[in-house]
Amino acid sequence: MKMRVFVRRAAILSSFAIPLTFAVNGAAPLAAEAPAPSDLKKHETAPGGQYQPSLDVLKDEALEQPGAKPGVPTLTAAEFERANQIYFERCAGCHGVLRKGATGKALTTEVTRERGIEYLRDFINFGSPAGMPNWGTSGEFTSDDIDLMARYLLNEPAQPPEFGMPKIKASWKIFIPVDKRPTKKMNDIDIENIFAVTLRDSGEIALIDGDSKKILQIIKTGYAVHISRMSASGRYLFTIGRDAKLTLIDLWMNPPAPVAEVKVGSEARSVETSKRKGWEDKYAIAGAYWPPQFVIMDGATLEPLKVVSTRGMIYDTQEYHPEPRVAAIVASHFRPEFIVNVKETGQILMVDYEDIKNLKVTTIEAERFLHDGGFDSSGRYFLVAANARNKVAIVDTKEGRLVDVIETGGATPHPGRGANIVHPTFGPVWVTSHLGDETVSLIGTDPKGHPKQAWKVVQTLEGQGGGSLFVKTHPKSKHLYVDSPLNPEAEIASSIAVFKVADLTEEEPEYTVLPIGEWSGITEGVRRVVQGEFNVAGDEIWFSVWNSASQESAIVVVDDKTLKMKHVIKDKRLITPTGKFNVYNTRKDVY
Ligand code: DHE
Repeated sequence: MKMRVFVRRAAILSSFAIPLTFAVNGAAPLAAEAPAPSDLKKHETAPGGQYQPSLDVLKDEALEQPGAKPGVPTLTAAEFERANQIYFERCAGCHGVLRKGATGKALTTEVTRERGIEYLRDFINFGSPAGMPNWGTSGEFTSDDIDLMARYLLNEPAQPPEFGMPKIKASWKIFIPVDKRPTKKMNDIDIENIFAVTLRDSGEIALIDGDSKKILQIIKTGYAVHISRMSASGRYLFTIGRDAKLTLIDLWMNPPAPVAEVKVGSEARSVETSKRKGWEDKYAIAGAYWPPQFVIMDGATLEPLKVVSTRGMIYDTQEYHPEPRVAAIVASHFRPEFIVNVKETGQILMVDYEDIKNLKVTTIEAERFLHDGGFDSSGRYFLVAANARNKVAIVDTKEGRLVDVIETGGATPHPGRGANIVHPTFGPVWVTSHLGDETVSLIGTDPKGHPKQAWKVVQTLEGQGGGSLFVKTHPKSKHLYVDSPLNPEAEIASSIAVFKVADLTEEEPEYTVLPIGEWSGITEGVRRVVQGEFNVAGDEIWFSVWNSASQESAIVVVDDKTLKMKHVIKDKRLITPTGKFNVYNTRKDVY
């Protein structure tokens, strides 16, 4: 084991095949000035490329094929289906479902027909210096695929169906009505210390007892299940799948079981529940990628109450965006509000749930490409990454206003919910790592006690390398944990860097490397180690060892004091474990 070594590495997130849906795609494919063919041929997919979603579920939608147009190559039904699949899996994350542009440029037919088929083929084949991946020369697409996609782009885009209230209502199911549910906890599980574990590729979650480390239950949820969040009381667990299916699980039942479900769209990533005092457990909210909308529901039944579109103007250019996806949602502790982050328009919506009929929404201009974020240690300030802009936006959830938008000092910040440590010099800071390089940025969050440092990057650390997704700590811990599951080097992807908070006064703080993948005892696969999550006591941290669905995966539990392996959870039912959500820490926003 390598202990307390300081490793200095260059940014090394480059093109690599990763399991599942992390498309490390490029942006800006059709620049106004077309690069010379010689430039295109020189291109290799750039390191630190953009991090963009693949629209897993839309690829399976039966879409109506736009009519033929004279002079435009037609596609057979089978070709159209295949092209849709490729487009939604590989291209839509950057160029948008409707091809109107997101982090990538627009691919509407005015643009593509003017460029012509040869140009499109070259672009797809060689990529561009601006960041478009070289799908052909990298071996990802065959020459037939390239030809197909060039012809597809000359045709009008296929529009996936809308998903308004009638469809949402039709999908709503109550398995156990409220009056048939227990009035007190019926099991003897310490529910505060349950971990809800995403089993991504099996479309299930595992409920694991934090004390015994035994799997209590496996519960079927949405397709490619994504995250879980807790109701304020700690009774209800909400799990959202990429297919936008939201499952409500009652942890008081014996055994805990789903009591309701609803689909809030066709593609989704986020869910949250009301947390303001007096409003605990009252409402749930889920945000969709397609259609671009959020849905407010009854917290105990998931009855859909209101659906709100996020289509609208980009915050700065004030141009219309037809598909701004809903990214992270958090619930304010200070006001009866949800904080909804709209990716492509860069607007943060403070949605006041006091009066759903007369819904008041405060729209905050922040930055484009909002993705994930969390609260500072006081729970008052919310920090969210505008990832493709290398920035973090800070919102004061007490006063309902933007505090600032700052550069993080690294490429593509990806905090998860971030980590709050008390820095020996700068006081309370919130931490994010980066997808595009090894930078770990510490941002001051204490405007009263440390006004000079507030909302500034007070220190940057060098972690193991790019490909980091999540950082984690706990108020009782003296450590900061940084993962790097998408790093192309297997050794880095399968290990964790741990900084000692007390050492942050040093000029170049060292970190300890925990070889979690090796500790798991698994010998196959890349063993991507992802997302640390503390137990309720704050004395151990759990990491997923995430292999592909046909390989063995595990969860490794580390003793926070000694940084030694404490336990390995292995079970053939643990298929692609990724996110883990400890009930207490999730409901109280402890991270
Ligand atoms: Fe996530 C959070 C979107 C891929 C694991 N992910 C989030 C959030 C968003 C998001 C918007 C914030 C939700 C919130 O707080 O309300 N994730 C996306 C994508 O668009 C993306 C890039 C690609 C996709 O097509 O889905 C994507 N995410 C992944 C993964 O591949 C991960 C690593 C494994 C998996 O299970 O899918 C993954 N995302 C997570 C996790 C969180 C998350 C574990 C919650 C972290 C936390 O601590 O709160």
